[in-house]
Amino acid sequence: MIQLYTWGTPNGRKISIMLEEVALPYQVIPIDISKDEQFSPAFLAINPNNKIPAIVDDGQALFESGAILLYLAEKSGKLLPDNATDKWQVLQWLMWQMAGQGPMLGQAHHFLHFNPGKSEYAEGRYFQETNRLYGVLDRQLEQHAHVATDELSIADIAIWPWVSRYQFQKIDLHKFSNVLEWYLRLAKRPAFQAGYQVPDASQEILIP
Ligand SMILES: N[C@@H](CCC(=O)N[C@@H](CS)C(=O)NCC(=O)O)C(=O)O
Repeated sequence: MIQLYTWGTPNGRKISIMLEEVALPYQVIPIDISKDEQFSPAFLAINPNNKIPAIVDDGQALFESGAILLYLAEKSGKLLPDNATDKWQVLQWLMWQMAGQGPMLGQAHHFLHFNPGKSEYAEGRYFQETNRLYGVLDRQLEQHAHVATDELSIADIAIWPWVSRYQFQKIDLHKFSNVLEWYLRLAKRPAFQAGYQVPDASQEILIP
């Protein structure tokens, strides 16, 4: 069975939502990053980059949420299209999430939510970039039912948990109507609801 090392954060939830969507059995091993458990020697043996999420499947350890999503898509044969055109759309938006949306919104969380007042420049910079990224996503979702194509894919699963922290980012989702509609639609999926409650049910999906 797959072992999932995780905590209740956007990157962690990508993997629990994915595992729920593709219905692969998994065991949850909580790594409490507020207690620095990600630095324990046992966890470093699995992820030398000391961050959640990570998985171990059949003795093979894997870290980086994008790589794990690709691994699980390949293993399950789900949520990554076979045809080249759609597959590359999905990979393009997955890379957009991993290289842009996740890191930039992470900085917005750091400066706007956890450390307000420490740097006016950083707050302005990351709020502006966060708004820009929401605009990009909104325009894309004007054309498709899901982010990369009309079908649900690992791109949606990578992006959605970060949108679910819109309050940390001081984002009014009502200003991005296509993102809001997509966010609420996916929030109703049983797999998203179950995956959100991993490793525990201490946080609910916010509804604006
Ligand atoms: N690029 C990594 C980022 C992982 C990441 O930033 N994880 C955060 C939680 S969302 C973490 O473990 N932080 C603990 C730390 O930085 O010490 C991925 O996508 O897996």
